[in-house]
Amino acid sequence: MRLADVLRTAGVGEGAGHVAFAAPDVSELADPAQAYGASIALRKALAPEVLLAWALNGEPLPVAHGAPLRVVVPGWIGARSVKWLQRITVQQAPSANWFQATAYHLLPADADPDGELPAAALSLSSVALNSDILRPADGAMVPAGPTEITGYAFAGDDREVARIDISIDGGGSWVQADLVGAPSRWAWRHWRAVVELVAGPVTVTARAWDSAAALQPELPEHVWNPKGYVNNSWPSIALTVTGDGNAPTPPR
Ligand SMILES: Nc1nc2c(c(=O)[nH]1)N[C@H]1C(S)=C(S)[C@@H](COP(=O)(O)O)O[C@H]1N2
Ligand SMILES: [Mo]
Repeated sequence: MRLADVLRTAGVGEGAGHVAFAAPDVSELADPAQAYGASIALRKALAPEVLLAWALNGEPLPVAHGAPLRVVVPGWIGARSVKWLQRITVQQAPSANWFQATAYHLLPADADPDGELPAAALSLSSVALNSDILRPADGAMVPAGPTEITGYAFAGDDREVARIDISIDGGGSWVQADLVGAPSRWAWRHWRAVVELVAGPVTVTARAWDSAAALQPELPEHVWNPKGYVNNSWPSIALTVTGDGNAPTPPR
């Protein structure tokens, strides 16, 4: 069911800003050790996609995935989809739970990951645009000729994957991949492209654009941060392309 229906039935008041979720599982990784918890902005909590779930594909929700009841917050990082839900609190401020207040923050590059949380730390919520190449595998040997490249992309929050570019010359030129199937909100978007490969080493690079015309950052150096969050830089694979297109095809 929708979390929004529960909140409206309970009579969510003006002035509330956040909805906090409490769970029973205690983590020794937290400082101090404490039960898991998180919160989301009330605006998101009232959105129709945010669910309280007790089933998955028509089957009872497995305990490992949060039975008897969990939150599902599509488009946001998994950490906010609290499992084994015990309590929902509508409140002014974000949850003070360690997993909300301290963990899951993107720090400036020069910050100490074990020190006091700097003011410039960003609390992770919406997922950033990302993509990856699924096939061929990185390091594969493929025969020269037309070669299918497949992958997926994900645009966080309520954005959509709008375009995928593929380069086989290190970003000097790009062709557009086909987006496969119908778009489905909150889901991965699969894509495919056929590129003509000639013998030799080839690097295949992909990059995704979203419906706000935002592009993935090019290099991991551009997004480096001490906790290693949100590395959504362009994926690439190195291929060894063998023979010419008329030669017998070696097994893949
Ligand atoms: N109670 C509780 N909920 C939790 C967690 C947890 O440790 N305890 N981990 C969170 C994180 S970080 C993720 S990525 C997702 C994973 O959900 P899944 O196990 O269904 O894939 O659950 C979230 N909800
Ligand atoms: Mo996670």
